[in-house]
Amino acid sequence: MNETRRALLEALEEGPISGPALADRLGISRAAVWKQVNALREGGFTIESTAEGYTVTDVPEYGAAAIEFGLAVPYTVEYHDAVDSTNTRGREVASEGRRNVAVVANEQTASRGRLERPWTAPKGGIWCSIVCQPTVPAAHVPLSALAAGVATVSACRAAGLEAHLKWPNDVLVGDSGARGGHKLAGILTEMEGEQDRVSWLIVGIGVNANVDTDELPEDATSLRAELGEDIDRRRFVQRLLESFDAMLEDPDSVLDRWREYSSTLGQQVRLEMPNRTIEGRALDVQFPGGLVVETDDRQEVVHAGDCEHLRAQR
Ligand code: BT5
Repeated sequence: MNETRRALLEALEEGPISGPALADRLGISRAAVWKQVNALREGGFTIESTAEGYTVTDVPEYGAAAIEFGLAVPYTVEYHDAVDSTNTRGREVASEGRRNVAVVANEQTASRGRLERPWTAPKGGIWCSIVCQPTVPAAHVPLSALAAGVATVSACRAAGLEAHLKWPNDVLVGDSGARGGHKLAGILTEMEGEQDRVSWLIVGIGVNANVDTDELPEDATSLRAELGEDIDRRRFVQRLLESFDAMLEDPDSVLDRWREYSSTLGQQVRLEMPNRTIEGRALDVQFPGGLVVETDDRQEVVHAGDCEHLRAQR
């Protein structure tokens, strides 16, 4: 069903197309085409029937079909007005064997950050979990997580906001506040797989988009607050998916782009790991995603932990 809708939207994107041509292309009856076109109309699309065929003249603001229309990568979108957590729903989608699905919600009622921390996800945000299966060994997955951070910053910048990345994947704005900036977005990746093969990867991306800051934790910010107006969430999600997908195809590009967007490199940092804490200077990020830190007596690579930017030493 969703695959047919995706194929229909792709055909409509190319311009006017007649009912019989659509039936042919999609391998369904003309009656089924009619039904699908009407379903899109009911979903908010304006589709005119002209002499040359069906023509889309207006697209709804947000939703599954709206995001799929004009999307340059082959993801299907599952949209919810409200869901507990798009990552939790993503796990169900993955266990049904589906891949290349983006679960998107307007609101989440029980969303999570890393280490089961609560994540606030009011209406108007961009809450999106990408269910995919990159053809890499499990150990390389941190690179895909960094790619999600890069894709998020890149979409924020396209929307007009100079966000930056704090290792590993906090998307921040400005450099004040305890976190080294106000948190605009966060990323939670979950995966299942064998050593040599990922069975599924879920990249959960949460962006405070068209949200007031009084609905968010202290120290957080939103695109609405920073830009003074609402953004086009449909276009944002499309850019996010397109740029994430491009980096899965070209993993060599990820680290350089991460370095370009990072505010962590060169900083004095404190890294909290499950069993210890270190302080030092962040020198670089290295494949598949570790932070190279120079402490008083040595250099080490940290693979997971919470990072705090300390006041720059002069
Ligand atoms: C993260 O965790 O930053 C990952 C957040 C991932 C959320 C997405 S939304 C779509 C998908 N579905 C889910 O259920 N999750 C993902 P972490 O680095 O652990 O940061 C969590 C901390 O950020 C919390 O302890 C709060 O201090 C803070 N926080 C909570 N909600 C926030 C928000 N909306 N904006 C900014 N900071 C927030």
